[in-house]
Amino acid sequence: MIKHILLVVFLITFHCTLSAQEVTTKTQSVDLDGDGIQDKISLNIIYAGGDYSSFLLMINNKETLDKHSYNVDGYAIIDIDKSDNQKEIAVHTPNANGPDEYIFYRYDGENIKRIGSTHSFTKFNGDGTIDVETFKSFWTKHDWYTYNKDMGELEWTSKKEYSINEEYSVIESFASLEKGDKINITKVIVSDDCNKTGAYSEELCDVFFYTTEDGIEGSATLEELIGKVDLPLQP
Ligand SMILES: [Ca+2]
Repeated sequence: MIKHILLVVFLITFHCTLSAQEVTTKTQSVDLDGDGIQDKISLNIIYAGGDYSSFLLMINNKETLDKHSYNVDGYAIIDIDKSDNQKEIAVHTPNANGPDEYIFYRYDGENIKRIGSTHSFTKFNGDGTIDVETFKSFWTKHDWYTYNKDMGELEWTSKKEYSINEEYSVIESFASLEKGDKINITKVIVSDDCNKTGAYSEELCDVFFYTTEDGIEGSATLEELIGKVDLPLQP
């Protein structure tokens, strides 16, 4: 009996704690689904499990409970495709350990649907695409998502090859290259994680293509280039 009373007291206390530590961000009225009627939007950021990564997104009388990977600091109304009459909601975390992250939702007048998320620096183009930039060992990977109207989801455009076009100096002879030679790294073909260990481990098997000053073409993996070329490696 005492156990049960203690449990009830604990649950009430727990519930009050939760309520006290919900942070409501600004409430806005925007027509999300293009029916000419304003939709009331609000976001409650919830303290649970030691952080503020959980949240409750409310639109009119509908709500969805979700979780980000880091503390949530708010949301924005965005327009993924200006040619349709729909607007979307992007719930944001600044992610202290890396680039900002967003989770996207669409409201059709009836339901809230999660349509995707981005985990990189994000730019909304307004033409149905979202650009994302990911900082790699020494270069920036540029990708994009496209909103698929039939699926109602943001689709990742899968790529393996990226152009770079940057000049670097050889700091230690390798292959047919001498110290002091200049090479232009023209592109990279990204490999799957090849189970290397150490710094940049997931990228060590990526293959970089280069051209020398004499017009000779060559290629080398990141592992082969590190220590041989003055790559501006990001810490
Ligand atoms: Ca509306």
